[in-house]
Amino acid sequence: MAPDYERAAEMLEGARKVVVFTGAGMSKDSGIDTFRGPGGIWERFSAQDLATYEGFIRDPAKVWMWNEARRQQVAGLTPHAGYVSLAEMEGLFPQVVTVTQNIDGLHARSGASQVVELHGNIWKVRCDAEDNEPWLDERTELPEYPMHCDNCGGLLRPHIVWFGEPLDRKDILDANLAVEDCDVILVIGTSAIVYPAAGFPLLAKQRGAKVIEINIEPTPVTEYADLSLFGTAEEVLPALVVELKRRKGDGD
Ligand code: BJW
Repeated sequence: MAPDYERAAEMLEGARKVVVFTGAGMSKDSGIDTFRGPGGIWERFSAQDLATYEGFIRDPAKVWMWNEARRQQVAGLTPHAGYVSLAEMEGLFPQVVTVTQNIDGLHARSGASQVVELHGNIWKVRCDAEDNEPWLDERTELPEYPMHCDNCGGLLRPHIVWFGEPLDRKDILDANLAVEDCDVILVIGTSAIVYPAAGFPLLAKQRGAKVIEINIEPTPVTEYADLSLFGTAEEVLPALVVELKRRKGDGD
């Protein structure tokens, strides 16, 4: 069935606060693989080795090399039309907050103004020995594997939340604040199985928000979503924004 853009636009009409909740499928059309499903990252790489603290301690050089390759990939790509459409939505609603599980930084790069990165950011690093704040390091050619702290000589780690690690408390708080009084949440390109992140769309629903899902296939969110638009983020989001603008009377 073709995505029902009119119904989606109707649900969004008059919304004062919209939350955009995204996962790896959002970046798929820019060329970044998802984690799960055919061709997914976990088919080719070991989550135990690359996405746990134990794996990092076993072989920190391997983890840094993998992340350097991902940095190079992300640096070389362009956010697709769906990203641009999300940024455009900021002009259509009083408040748009993006809550993402993605670490690639593409939302901010495409102009999103308020972004909560629940699983960290590949362009940030922090010292594993000192309990300090992460900092930006946008190098795509790393000086050594593994990376070490200039201050204490300890291991540096990517500022990414691995399995079994707690999410940053401030990010959880910001995500809670975003969803608790939003009118609509757009749930885009996530399998919605990794917790606690996957709990946010349901929390929004319980607080009275309309849930619109955008995905190429059904997920656990589909069961409680008010509307599912099946298609790629790159196709669906621009079409949705065209419909929103048409209803506002400022379509191109
Ligand atoms: C498209 C598309 C297109 C494709 N357009 N759509 C039971 C209950 C609660 C928790 C647990 C539990 N059992 C185990 C846990 C713990 C675990 C967890 O949830 N595991 C599940 C797998 C079961 N959670 C954790 O460990 C979290 N921490 C935690 O719980 O801490 C507790 C704690 C508290 C106090 C002290 C100590 C501990 C942390 C989770 C961190 C997740 N990190 C990762 C890896 C990062 C590594 C790296 O990148 O280097 O983050 S896992 C991976 O999954 C990544 C993602 O952010 C995350 C979510 O995946 P996402 O984004 O949904 O992607 P996919 O691939 O799954 O789905 C893609 C979707 O896109 C699909 O639906 C496609 O159909 C769709 N799609 N193309 C639109 N073009």
